[in-house]
Amino acid sequence: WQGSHIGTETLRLVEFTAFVERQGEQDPQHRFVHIDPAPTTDPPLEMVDVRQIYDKFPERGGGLRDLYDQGPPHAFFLVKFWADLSFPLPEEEPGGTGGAFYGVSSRYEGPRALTLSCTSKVCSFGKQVVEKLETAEPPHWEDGRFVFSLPRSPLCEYLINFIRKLRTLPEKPMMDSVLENFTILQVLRDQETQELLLCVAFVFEVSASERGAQHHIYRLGRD
Ligand code: G9O
Repeated sequence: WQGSHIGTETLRLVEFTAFVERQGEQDPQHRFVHIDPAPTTDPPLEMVDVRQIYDKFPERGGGLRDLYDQGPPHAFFLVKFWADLSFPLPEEEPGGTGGAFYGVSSRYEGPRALTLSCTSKVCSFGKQVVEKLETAEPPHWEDGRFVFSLPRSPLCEYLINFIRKLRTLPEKPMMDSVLENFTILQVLRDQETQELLLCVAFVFEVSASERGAQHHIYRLGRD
């Protein structure tokens, strides 16, 4: 598979955004990370050896090594995000979110009308700390392919607290050293057959504030 985007012949990621929204703000949505539709002119993705990141995720019992052993290998991708955490937050009471909404929206497309399930594992030091299973809205037919959406999924408490604590650190190197041990693994399957359609590993640094959110996509391989 030599594409320039996250996807196979069965399923392709079109858009992915994690954000916080505050009502009453002039610019109500701030995006921590986002992946926009890639122009088809982008060069093919570089490959990273999946063994280099085994220790960042659970390996066995449905972890990355097991998943990769089962394949298909062309469905595995790695995204390095430089997250934009530079946004103003209102006064917050301890344990509250100051009326802010933290969410993730994602969109996929493909040629088959299937029921798409998405499992997200949030990991700290390679161990799973939160797992979330979601089902995409029933797909709709648009411009010759089916479009699957998971709109405005609320971020879990763990992630909200993690982001808020991270923001209290005084310097980017300190945030980056915390983020070295923070990863997320998403697995997309056909819910009926349990066929693995996509597996995306996310790793993070914080963006230098003037640059905004950035990302780089790799495909995962093994010789
Ligand atoms: C520096 C941290 C940025 C955080 C970005 C979050 C990306 C979200 C990826 C989806 C996780 C969904 C799993 C979940 O528990 N949602 O609540």
